[in-house]
Amino acid sequence: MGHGSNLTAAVLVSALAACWFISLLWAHQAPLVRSDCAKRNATEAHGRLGGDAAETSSEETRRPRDGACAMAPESRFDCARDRLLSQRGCEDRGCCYAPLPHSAGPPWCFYPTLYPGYRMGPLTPTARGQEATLTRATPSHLPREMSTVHLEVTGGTAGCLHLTFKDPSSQRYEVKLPAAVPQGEDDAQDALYSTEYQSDPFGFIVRRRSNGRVIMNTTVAPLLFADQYLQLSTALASSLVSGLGEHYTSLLLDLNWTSLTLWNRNMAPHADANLYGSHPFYMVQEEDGLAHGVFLLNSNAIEVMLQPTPALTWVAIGGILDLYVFLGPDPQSVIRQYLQVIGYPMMPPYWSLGFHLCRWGYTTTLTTRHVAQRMHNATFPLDVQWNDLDYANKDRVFTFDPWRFGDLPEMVEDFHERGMKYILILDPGISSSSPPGTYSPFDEGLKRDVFIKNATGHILIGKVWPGQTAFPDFTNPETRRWWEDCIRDFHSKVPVDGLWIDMNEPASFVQGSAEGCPASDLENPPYTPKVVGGQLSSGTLCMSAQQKLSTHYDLHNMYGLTEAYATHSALMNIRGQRPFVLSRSSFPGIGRFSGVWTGDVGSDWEQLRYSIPAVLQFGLFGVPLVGADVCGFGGNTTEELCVRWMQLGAFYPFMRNHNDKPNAPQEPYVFGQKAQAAMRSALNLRYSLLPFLYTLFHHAHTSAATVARPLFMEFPTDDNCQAVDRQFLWGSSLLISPVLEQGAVELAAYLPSGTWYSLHNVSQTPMHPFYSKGRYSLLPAPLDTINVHVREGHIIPQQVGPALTTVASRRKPFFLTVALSAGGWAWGDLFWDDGDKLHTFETGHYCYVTFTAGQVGKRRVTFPLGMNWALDGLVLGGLQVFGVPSPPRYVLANGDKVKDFTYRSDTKVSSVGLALPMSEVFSVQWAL
Ligand code: MIG
Repeated sequence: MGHGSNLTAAVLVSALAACWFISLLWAHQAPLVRSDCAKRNATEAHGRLGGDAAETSSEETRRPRDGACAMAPESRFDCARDRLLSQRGCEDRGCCYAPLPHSAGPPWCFYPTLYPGYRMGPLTPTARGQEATLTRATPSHLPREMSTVHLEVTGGTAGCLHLTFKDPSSQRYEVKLPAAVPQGEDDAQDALYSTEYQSDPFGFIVRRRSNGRVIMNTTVAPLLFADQYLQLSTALASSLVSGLGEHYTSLLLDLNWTSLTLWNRNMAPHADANLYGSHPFYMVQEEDGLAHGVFLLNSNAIEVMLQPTPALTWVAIGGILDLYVFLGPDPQSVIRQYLQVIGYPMMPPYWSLGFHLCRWGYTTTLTTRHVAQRMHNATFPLDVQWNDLDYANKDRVFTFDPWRFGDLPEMVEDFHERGMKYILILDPGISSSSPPGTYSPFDEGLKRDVFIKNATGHILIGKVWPGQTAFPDFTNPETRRWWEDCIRDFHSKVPVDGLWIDMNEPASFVQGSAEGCPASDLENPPYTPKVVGGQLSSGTLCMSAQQKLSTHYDLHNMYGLTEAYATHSALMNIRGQRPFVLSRSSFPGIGRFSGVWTGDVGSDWEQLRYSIPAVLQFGLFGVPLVGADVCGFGGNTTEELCVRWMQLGAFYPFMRNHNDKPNAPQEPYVFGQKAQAAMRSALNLRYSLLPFLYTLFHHAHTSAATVARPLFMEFPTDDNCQAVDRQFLWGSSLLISPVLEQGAVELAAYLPSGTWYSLHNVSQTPMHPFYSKGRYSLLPAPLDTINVHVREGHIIPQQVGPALTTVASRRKPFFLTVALSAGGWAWGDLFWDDGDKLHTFETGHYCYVTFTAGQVGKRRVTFPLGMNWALDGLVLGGLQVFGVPSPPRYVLANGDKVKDFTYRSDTKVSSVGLALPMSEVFSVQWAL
């Protein structure tokens, strides 16, 4: 049977009164039908709140009505965000002024209820949904305010509502994401939401239909829409809010009068700072296990204010308000609905799930070769060796230093021969000061007009590692072609397997440009969100810089996304294989093209701990391929920290040990034997689990499932899971509980209800399964141990045996860990393909296997025959079954008696040694 065919299910029957079996099935998944959030007509009833409010004269407008200021302090919405106002100034805005003992916390100057604002005209049907015109009679304090705003409402799908607020008279910048996932129609279902409008002042309410819960209520504060100030506040359905990256936060955001700025910035992770990426998306857990999400598609600088009401205020300083509401109703559905808008993540090459080693300061090929050799000698798996800027000739990208890296091409070939891959760094800044004729990326770029211009139309010159640099404008198609040509040319000499795109916020060492920036409202907007450095152009380009699609002011947050897109397609065209790109800067949709790392994390315990929520949040943002620099980038690591980080890092979806130039080395082999053994065991555990991890990526790619998953997504009705971010899951079945504290040799881990079997990677005392009612348990965690538990009812496909690369690990015997449920059943699956080819799922060049285990009664055995080219030559070497109540009397594999099986009555684990071809349906059964 060829790889394009379908298989029916295998059912196993046996004559034994009570036996257990595992059968292997394989079948091709049908491509999912997805629906466009923007396509479906809104069909739900649109109500109206309050009807038309009384006419108000301008003077009345300025004075809050009686009682309109009497709200509780936590329900106040700031009326003076832009500046500190005196009572007089506040009242001039028609706002309430009521000082409190502290200046932090609730605002003193705040909007009265029914603060005059836009008034909504009639809601009329359109081809796609409904529309209305909002007009305001009384101007607010904002300069260049829109007196008219056009509202369009489209119900995308049953679970997704889409509202856009635009200025009807002018052409404002709107983000257009590259065409997302293939679209289908979804009109059969009923909408999960209903909407209501307050017409004067304008506001809207979104409810969850099933229970009437208010998901959004924007009547709590006025809508503001000026050229450089767009504001929308909403009450929140609960205080359990996640998202709004990229920041150094826990999984649940702090709602105690905090603000988060979304403005991509080269900045080592620390609290209260805007970091490398911007993701204007949040998810709210609704306390009864339901969830919803909200996405503001806007690439301008955004500040989000959170307050304990609970409520949230968006302020964007440009663009339009393009708002999506995802109704779930469960957390995983929220993410799928979000990713239907921004795109499902790419399928990474198999090798990229192996271990990566990097540092700044591998100054020669000799050193780099030596590092890889020492890893090999010490039997540490290593799939990918990296080089940082060291390779480049005078720090110029697309060149390599002829003295220190003269044999770079040969080194890469040598790595390839050993089954390894090679990646190097690529900064976007193109040196502009090399003598003409000596550096073709710049000369060619100049000719082809690919660089970002300044306000007067000359090439904007900033400063990065090579000195003066120009910045490619990746919104220009010609730039993408030029970029591909540069990569192709370089690749013909140095056959890199992937590219690491750094400094793409973009970062510059001078503010704005070498010549500064012209004074303008773009450089100094009426309101600047709280950004590191105080000004938008701090550490980056002038806001007035010109790109093909718009000003840098509008496009800044998308620089990394556009570079990732260009780099991804270049690699795809040049190598003809699955691209690997790792980006520092990010924006919604980047997961389709690239993985992300969390930047310059420090080598300390707190950064270790916060790397978990960082990784989990990127999962929510559609970037499953993510990790922090293992052992920390900034500062010297310690042996203990590095061991713990290698253990946790073994469960980052992307695992790379990377270090800053001045620091003490932190490659696994530099540490003592005990530490090395612990790191080796963590790496071997990861490698053994790669078939499982790869399968999770397949589900991310095809159905937007998360890979590294917060507990609340899997156990949404368990309140104890709401805030857990010191532990996480791989998919739905593997619970990772790392040590995050110095000196700790045990940890309190939360085990949700059910039976959890320890997947212990140490051969010491056997770990008994936990029969948890949902409780914290103290788990032993000596230095050589990371706690990993398999959830009952799941089968984990593994490949075992020492392997130093994925080329080797992919040939090892498969091994199934079967964690039986209390009822004696379990399920698992495996996605397998060549690991490197493009679009294997889309073209059917893969194999999908499901494993089931269960108790069978008296029936006959029938097998569908199956061969599977992708699994040819691979064997199932054995399985371990957790939760076998008593020793099996005998075990049969495909009907033949198996000699090689053991049973431990203390742990109730049965192990079976096998040698069955993976490419055929098999069954294993045993009698108790
Ligand atoms: O200004 O290329 O985050 O991983 O080693 C520093 C040198 C530039 C920042 C990256 C880091 C990388 C470093 N880069």
